[in-house]
Amino acid sequence: MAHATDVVVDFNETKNSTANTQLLSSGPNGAVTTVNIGGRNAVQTGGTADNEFLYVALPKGSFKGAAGVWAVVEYYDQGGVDSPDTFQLHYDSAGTDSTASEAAVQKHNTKAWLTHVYSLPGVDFEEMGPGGADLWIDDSADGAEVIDKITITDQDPTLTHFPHVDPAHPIKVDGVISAGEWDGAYSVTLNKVGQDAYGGANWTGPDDYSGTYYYKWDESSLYIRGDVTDSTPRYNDATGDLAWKGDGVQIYLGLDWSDPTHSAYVDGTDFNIYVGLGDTPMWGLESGSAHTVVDWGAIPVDNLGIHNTTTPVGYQFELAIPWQKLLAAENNTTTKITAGQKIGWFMFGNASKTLPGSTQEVAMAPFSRTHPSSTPSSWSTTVLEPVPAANPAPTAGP
Ligand SMILES: [Ca+2]
Ligand SMILES: [Ca+2]
Ligand SMILES: [Ca+2]
Repeated sequence: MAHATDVVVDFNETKNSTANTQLLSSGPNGAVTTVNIGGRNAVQTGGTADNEFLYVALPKGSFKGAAGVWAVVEYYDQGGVDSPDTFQLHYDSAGTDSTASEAAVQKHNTKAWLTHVYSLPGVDFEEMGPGGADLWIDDSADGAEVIDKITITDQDPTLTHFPHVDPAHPIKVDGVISAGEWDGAYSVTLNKVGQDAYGGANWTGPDDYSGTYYYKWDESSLYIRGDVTDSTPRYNDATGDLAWKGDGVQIYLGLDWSDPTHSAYVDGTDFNIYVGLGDTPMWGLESGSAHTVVDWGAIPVDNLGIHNTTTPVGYQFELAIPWQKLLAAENNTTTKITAGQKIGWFMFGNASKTLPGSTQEVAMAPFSRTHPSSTPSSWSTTVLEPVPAANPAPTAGP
């Protein structure tokens, strides 16, 4: 893998900033102040229309020709109590003021330092933004932003690795976790308000909903295990074409990741899989540039094993999504799934406490990246790892 190129603007430890990066406090409506908050030195925008920007200039020509560029913004989550408080990122794209393809970040006043990752399609840092900026934060004139660090990189900061199924311990999709079956799987736990696309508007804590999800793959399928805590388990009475409206998961997959910055679904390879885990589990698919939605109906037993749990209250499942089922839905006969390739991946853990008429009241995601349903560039670059090396054969005893 090519070595990452990073450019850092660090307001906390300014000595860590990359040479020739610069805060442009003389840019239009961009007179930031310095503050120390939450244990860090930072800069703060004005929060009003006459002073809402933080401008940064980078080494000229940074990232020219890069296949993908991302920005990681570290911000203090303060504000948004009485009315929405948001910010957005802009950048120079060959003299055009481009807005990051993801939505404005909404704050939730958790008084914690958080990070948000933006994909920056079409970056051309030639200092042609306002005041000579390459990159600038817009506090939306709805409350100030406090920023302590911005990292720009040509490697996806949310790079993820899915291990191959171990041939010595194949996955049997039966809802029973057998020895070795899930060892070494990629896993992610969803249990924090900052992970909820609804900002915790309906979420009361990890006992209400939380989950750890495990991933492995092989040449036939993507395998997902969920260990889910849910005080109202398996509330989902939606049909497959609406199965995201209730307890379950949504899995986003981009099976051609040659351009990780593409911001609209590509025909044939971009998918949003709805998995409803109600009493009768249902699934459906949204795919292609037209976002065509199909109802796949009840999930076959070969593809799902699920049972309710009591300690904690919730449910546990194993799910297999066959690659060919996705590709066939798009009449795609050419895309291959092979070890070592990169795909795009994102997910939501969905939760409902309403039944009948289940709905999506909580939607937690592994990474702070917004609008995955419309914007593949917000999905995470994910490597399908090769088959694990076999354990050495035991040597014969004396
Ligand atoms: Ca703001
Ligand atoms: Ca199993
Ligand atoms: Ca529920």
